[in-house]
Amino acid sequence: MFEDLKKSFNEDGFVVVRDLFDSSEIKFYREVIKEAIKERKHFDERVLKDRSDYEQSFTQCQNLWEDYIDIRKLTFDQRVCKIASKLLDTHAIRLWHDQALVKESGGRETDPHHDQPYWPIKETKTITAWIPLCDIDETNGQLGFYSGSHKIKDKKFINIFSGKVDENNFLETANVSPDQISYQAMKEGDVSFHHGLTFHRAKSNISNYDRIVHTAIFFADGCTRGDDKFHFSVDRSNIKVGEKIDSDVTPIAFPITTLPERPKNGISDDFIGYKMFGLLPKE
Ligand SMILES: O=C(O)CCC(=O)C(=O)O
Repeated sequence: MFEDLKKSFNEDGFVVVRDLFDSSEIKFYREVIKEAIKERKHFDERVLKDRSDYEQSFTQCQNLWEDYIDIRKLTFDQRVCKIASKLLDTHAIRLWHDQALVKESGGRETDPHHDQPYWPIKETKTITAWIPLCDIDETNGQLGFYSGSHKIKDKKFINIFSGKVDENNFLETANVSPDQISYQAMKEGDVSFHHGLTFHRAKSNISNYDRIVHTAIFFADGCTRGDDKFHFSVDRSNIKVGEKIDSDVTPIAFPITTLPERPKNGISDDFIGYKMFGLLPKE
């Protein structure tokens, strides 16, 4: 099984694994995530149209595993983590962070981008597991990947934080063609995995329901900090450029026999805005 998956992943930069969870598990995790988001987003009273372009693509809550033991079970689910580790062709992986990405009914598309430039990780052994907690089709925020785009050299950073991405500019900058995109219909229980260098995007949600997705980002154990761009996953534990990324904020995710403990380092009150808006844990 792993050899076929690895072949597709190496070729395309993504793979969808079917029926990894059964529907009772998905139903359980959907409710847990919904409750967690409600709690985290308690102070954020903005309606969709008052949010930034970036935030109109999805509501984002990171490091949920720290606050909620049931979400920790999902983030560190060994079926998912084992596949991620095999796809990266490494003996052990660490969690970079997890996050719920809820594209609300009416939410706009997720602009095209690749993930690696957002992270100060030198090596490119990174992967995201995208775990939908509802069926996904072309009406509710379907994810699409530019097949093979992880192999393109010298990719430029496409910053989706700073507003809508111009389509023509993206195609030129990314050096991809529109017909390279492969949108994935997914059922509850399916999980997609994409490489940190693969360009991807998601359609808007024109359905009447929120698209609830949990994701977990992993990297090969042994990766080092590549630059001094700020990131909670390394700065909370004071990891310097060149050092191995190894702390309780980014614990081993596979192989493990027990769930990791909550990190000892909290998030300082300098980041009160992030905490208030529910992006990060409060403690
Ligand atoms: O869920 C989405 O809309 C986008 C997901 C994404 O960009 C990611 O998981 O890297």
